[in-house]
Amino acid sequence: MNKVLLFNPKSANAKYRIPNSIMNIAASIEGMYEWVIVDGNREADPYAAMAKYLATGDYPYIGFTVMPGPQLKQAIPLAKKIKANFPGTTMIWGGYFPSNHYKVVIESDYVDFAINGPGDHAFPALINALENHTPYELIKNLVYRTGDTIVKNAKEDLIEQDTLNPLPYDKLDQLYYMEKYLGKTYLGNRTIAYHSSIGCPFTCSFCAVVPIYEARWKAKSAQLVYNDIKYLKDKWGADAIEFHDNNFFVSEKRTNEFSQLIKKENMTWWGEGRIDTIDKYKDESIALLRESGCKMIFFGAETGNDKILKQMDKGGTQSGEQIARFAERMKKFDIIPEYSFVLGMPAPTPEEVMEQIEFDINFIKKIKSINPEAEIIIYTYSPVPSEGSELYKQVLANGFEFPQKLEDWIEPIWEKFDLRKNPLTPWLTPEMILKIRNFETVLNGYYPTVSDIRLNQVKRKLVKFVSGLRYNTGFYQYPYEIKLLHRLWKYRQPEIQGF
Ligand code: B12
Ligand code: SF4
Repeated sequence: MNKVLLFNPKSANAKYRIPNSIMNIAASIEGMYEWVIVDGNREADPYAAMAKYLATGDYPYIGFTVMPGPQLKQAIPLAKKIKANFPGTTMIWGGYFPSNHYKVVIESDYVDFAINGPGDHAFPALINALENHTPYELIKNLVYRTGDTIVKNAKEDLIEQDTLNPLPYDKLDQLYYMEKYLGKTYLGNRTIAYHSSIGCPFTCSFCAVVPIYEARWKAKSAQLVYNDIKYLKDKWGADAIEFHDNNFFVSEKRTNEFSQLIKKENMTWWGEGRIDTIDKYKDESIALLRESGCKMIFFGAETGNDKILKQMDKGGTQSGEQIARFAERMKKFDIIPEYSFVLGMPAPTPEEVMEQIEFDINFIKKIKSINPEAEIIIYTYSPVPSEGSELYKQVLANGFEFPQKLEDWIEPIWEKFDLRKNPLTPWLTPEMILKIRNFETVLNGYYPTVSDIRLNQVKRKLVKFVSGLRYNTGFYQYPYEIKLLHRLWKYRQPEIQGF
């Protein structure tokens, strides 16, 4: 029977994580088709690894998981090369990039199908259809081309997550040794990457999750999550967990159940949530979170400016006042709030854009004065194609355009866009970008992230000392001395390298 080759392009230089996206796809065909994973993170020459399988003639189907940025950078040339050298191969892309940019992906002449959103049902359905020469035109979440037309099929309802096949950890272990996926992090010596829910119930207009999940969220039960984690702990000695869910904490009930279960395992954990959601949690629930090992939570604070929170369609009840008050509340429970900010939103005049940036720089300093332990992540607003949203309309009206050809995405300027450092939005002048980046450098100097475990106390003190005058006087220009120290010590930026 025909087999399936699955590829996880390189996404990190070190501290590899369990490749959950491609593992979910492997699980979706487990017991139906034989499969192998090639992990670009773990191969010196991933093309050679794939070519070895393809040359056998047993693997007519190849699935790539692709997120923007470095994964895309490896995915494009390798997909092209595979199509050129093995033209009979059917190439299927899934993940955040092809879901949000399906048109440019399908218009390339080397990707045959894209899956828009979850592939757990769509992928096996497509392989079955191709194997049996039956129609694939009705498969939900599928995008394909007929002649010059790109067809985007209807979205599937979100799948009950407890009904999915378990992830094939043992098989991954045979291919690449699981131990190597359980890295040393700020949380522990063997850290699991786990995804316990999909989607998000909110519709923030800057967020890539929204066009795919359309305000829907489905979670695995606390018991199932616990069982998986216990398995990874017992079999491979895992001692910490990073939850990669977009919004782990949607249900206080599920969080409490999970906290109760994991408490006895003496593990440390981290997840992503919303300030206004957790601010509604009872004190007992937050205390239980900490007791169960939750050490730090990532929150999309975005901005302290209520007008912009509205423009971002942040939803819920989040406000600048609440963001500040909540930083204080977390202190009481000894949980580090990791606040992410999105600077550089459009405004009618350049002066207003600059004012907004300056407002948030001061707001971030206010948060730090309330809770110096709070971690700060600064992104620059990079548009996502959320068709129909007011913000996206504004972005297009301002003259912003995505690349028209798939290859253009690997141009260095678009790579920077993906990393949300220099987003190419017409309203942001180089001066504004520099202001944001310089402030970020000084902030990271004065308050180095706790997640950089190689930065010892001496280095921390030194860089804090060097940055002190700048931080306290607001003179952020030309922070070359801090940059030099960061480069020398390979300072870690969690927003790029993982949290
Ligand atoms: C883990 C992670 C990383 C890891 C790498 C993971 C890895 N594979 O090694 C690290 C930390 C390195 C990383 C980095 C970046 N990431 Co990242 N990352 C994630 C995260 C948190 C989880 C991904 C995951 O495992 N999901 C679990 C699986 C089960 O879900 P899934 O990927 O959606 O897969 C389903 C479908 O998409 C589909 N599918 C996926 N792959 C395939 C393949 C095939 C063949 C098929 C058919 C279907 C299919 O089916 C799956 C099952 O239903 C997501 C957010 C999220 N919660 O998903 C962001 C996310 C994907 N990252 C994102 C970004 C932008 C980045 C960066 C490029 C930039 C940044 N500053 O964050 C950096 C790049 C730096 C780098 N070095 O690569 C964005 C993408 C936004 C966008 N515009 O599309 C996301 C969505 C975060 C966000 N909310 O903004 N990331
Ligand atoms: S709450 Fe977070 S994950 Fe959900 S839509 Fe907003 S930014 Fe995206």
